[in-house]
Amino acid sequence: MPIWSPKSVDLPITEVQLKGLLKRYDKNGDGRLSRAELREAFRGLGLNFSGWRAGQALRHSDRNGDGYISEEEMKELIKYAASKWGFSVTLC
Ligand SMILES: [Ca+2]
Ligand SMILES: [Ca+2]
Repeated sequence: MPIWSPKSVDLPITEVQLKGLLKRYDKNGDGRLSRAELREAFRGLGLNFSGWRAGQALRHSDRNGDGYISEEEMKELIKYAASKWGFSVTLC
């Protein structure tokens, strides 16, 4: 069951909600999102080119350059997704 259908992408979602959603894709539970986990997350969100987007988002949001998105960096990721891909995210 999709947790967020493509049709609902236009609906406002809060940063907290989106964060919670992203965390569900942290499959190995290390608290960070790898590129592969990001790709799955974006696919789960109904985004096309999820692999490409994962690479773009990672490059933009990975502040410390370790190749993973930490909880801290998720904020950047969400801002990036909101500005680039037209997510209506309520930042809080
Ligand atoms: Ca992980
Ligand atoms: Ca990082």
